[in-house]
Amino acid sequence: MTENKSHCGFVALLGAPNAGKSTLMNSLVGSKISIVTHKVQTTRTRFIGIALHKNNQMIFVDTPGIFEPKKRLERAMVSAAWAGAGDADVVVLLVDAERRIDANTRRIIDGLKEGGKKAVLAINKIDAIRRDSLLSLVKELNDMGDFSEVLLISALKGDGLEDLKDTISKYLPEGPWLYPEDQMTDITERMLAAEVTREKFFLRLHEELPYAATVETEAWQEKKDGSVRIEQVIYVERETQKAIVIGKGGRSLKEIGKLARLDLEEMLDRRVHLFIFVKVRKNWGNDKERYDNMGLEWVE
Ligand SMILES: Nc1nc2c(ncn2[C@@H]2O[C@H](COP(=O)(O)OP(=O)(O)OP(=O)(O)O)[C@@H](O)[C@H]2O)c(=O)[nH]1
Ligand SMILES: [Mg+2]
Repeated sequence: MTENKSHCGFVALLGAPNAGKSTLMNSLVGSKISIVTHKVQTTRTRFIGIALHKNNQMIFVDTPGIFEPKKRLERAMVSAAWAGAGDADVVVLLVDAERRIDANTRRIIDGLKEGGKKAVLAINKIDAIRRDSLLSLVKELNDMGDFSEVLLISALKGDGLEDLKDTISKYLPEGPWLYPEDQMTDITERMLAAEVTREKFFLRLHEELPYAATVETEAWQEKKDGSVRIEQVIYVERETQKAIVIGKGGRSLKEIGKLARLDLEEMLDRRVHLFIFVKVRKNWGNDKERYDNMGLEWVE
C-alpha cells in the first residue's frame, strides 16, 4: 500500500445483539450517530458512520445484532444486518468478551463461512474482564472461524481503536473517497431525532415495551427565532401499552420527551420544541409503511 494513494470502502460491523457495535461506530467516527442502550436489539436498521484515517475514508456500517429472528420485524432486522455484510469491503465481527461465544456469535461465524467472507475479529469490552480469560477466548474463536486478524478492543474506553483503524486500512480498496471530507453520516435529521427518542424510550421502559414501539418524526418546522419544532409519534400495539408510555399524569412521556429534547438540542445546536404523541397501531410490526420509515426492507 502506498501512502499517498487514497483508499475508501465499506466496513460492516457485525455481531450478536449488545456486542457493542453502535458504541464502536460512534467512537470510531467521534460522533453519536447510532443509539446505544444496555438492552439487546437496540439498533433496527443499518446506519452509516464515516471516518477518515490517514488517507483513507472508512464508511462504517452499524448493523442490527444477529440472532434467531421470529417476528417479521426481527427478520427484517437480521436480514438488514446480513445485507450490510454482503455489501461490505471489510467485515468486522464483534464479540463481547464478557459474554464470550453464544449461539448468535456461532450463527454469524457460520454465516460468514457460508458466504465466503473472512472477517477481522474484534473482541470488545476488554475493560470489563480479566485479561487472563482472553487467551482461551481467542483460541476458541480461532478454532471456530477463519479470521484475517484478531484485535482486542474497548469500544467504550477507546482501547485498541487506532490499531483497528490501521488494520482495516490494509483491506480497503484503493479509490477516491465516496463522501465529502466533513460528512459523518447519511442519516436524515428526522430519522436521527426519531432514534434519539427511541433511545430514551428503550432506557425508560421495560420488558416487552421497548420492542412493541416504533418512533417516527412527522413534522419538522424551522422557526424564525432559530429554534426548531419537531413532532413525533410513538406507535405502540395496544391501549394498555399507550397508558404505560404516557404514565401517571403524563409523567413517563414527559420524562422521555425531556431527555430526548436535551440530546437533540445538543446535537442540533439550537433550541428544540419537541411534541410527542402516542398512537395505537395494532400490528404495526406487519405494516409496510412503518418499515419504509424505519429504513428497513419489507420481508415476506
Ligand atoms: N464495559 C464495556 N461496555 C461496552 C463496551 N462497548 C459497548 N458497551 C456497552 O454494551 C451495551 C451495548 O452497546 P451497544 O453499542 O448498544 O451494542 P450493539 O451491539 O449496538 O447492540 P444492538 O444494537 O442491540 O445489537 C451498552 O450498555 C454499552 O455501553 C466496552 O468496550 N466496554
Ligand atoms: Mg446497536
